[in-house]
Amino acid sequence: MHAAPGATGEFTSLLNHISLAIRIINSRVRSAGLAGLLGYTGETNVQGEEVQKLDAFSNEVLLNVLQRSGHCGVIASEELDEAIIENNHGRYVALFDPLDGSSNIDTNVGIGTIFAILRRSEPKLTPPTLADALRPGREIAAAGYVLYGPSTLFVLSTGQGAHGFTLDPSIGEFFLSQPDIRCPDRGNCYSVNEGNYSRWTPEIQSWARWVKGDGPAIGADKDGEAPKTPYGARYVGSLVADAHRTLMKGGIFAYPADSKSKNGKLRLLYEANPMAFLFEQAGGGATNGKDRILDIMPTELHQRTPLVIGSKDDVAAYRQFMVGERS
Ligand code: P6P
Repeated sequence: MHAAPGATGEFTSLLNHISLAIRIINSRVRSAGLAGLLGYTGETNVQGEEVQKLDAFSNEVLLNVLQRSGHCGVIASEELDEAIIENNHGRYVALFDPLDGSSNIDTNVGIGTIFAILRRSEPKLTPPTLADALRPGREIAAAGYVLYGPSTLFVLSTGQGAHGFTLDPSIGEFFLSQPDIRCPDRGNCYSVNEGNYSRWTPEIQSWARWVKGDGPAIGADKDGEAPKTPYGARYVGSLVADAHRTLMKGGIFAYPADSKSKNGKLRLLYEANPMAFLFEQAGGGATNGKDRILDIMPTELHQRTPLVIGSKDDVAAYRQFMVGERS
């Protein structure tokens, strides 16, 4: 805040409120197995998914903390059918998936919180509307995810690079542990649910064979470098866990469209856009297969998109298959 002359401190205050919500969620996630919070509430959310108790709790925490902050004119969550349009002149829009990967809770697999913050234009002159949220990801002011893994790691960008903060549970505070995260230009891992192979387009199937080193010989890469030996396969099935490994180690994560999920499974506003923003801030790439994720113009709050994120060379190679430059 001190680096931004004329700053009001509202942005910093909003991020501090998010940090508070995350620490409350973290404490409950860590004790969920003991506190009887595992298992289903029995309700289903707008995605048609069973809502687990931790989902509901995490959503409530983020909602309450953000509403009390007074900084948000619009608040939208994967767990809410409709966006909350506040009767205020809040400068910001908060979009979040409160607990992504929740189907993995019962098996103790890493889960996460994902969010994006947008600035409203003319907040003092105009009332908040849904249109404030339906903005392309390139307008994001801040984005982050929290991985509740062996440690609780908060990866955040406010447009000045991507930085990792690790929670010290003994004092309940985050400390900068990974400044200036850089996604390697190329990796050696691919991360995709190959159980969907039969539903993919021929182009995606060709890419999948190439990345595994089988299928027709492709020859050297356009820049003369032959594809590396087959990539290793890593797939957790929890976006934050798969994305974080890819961000740190390089390689590629893909959730393509298929014959069952015609627009892919992941949500544009509060999953794909924050991840795309963070990967680009770390020197990586993010596409839906053809277009830059951050340039997609949203039309609906919960719209889905194919998502391919990772090392810029690996994402570029994937795109070459999609646009017919490779086969
Ligand atoms: P699939 C978890 O349910 C999630 O929303 C993401 O966290 C994850 O990347 C994806 O779905 C996994 O989906 O179809 O491979 O199980």
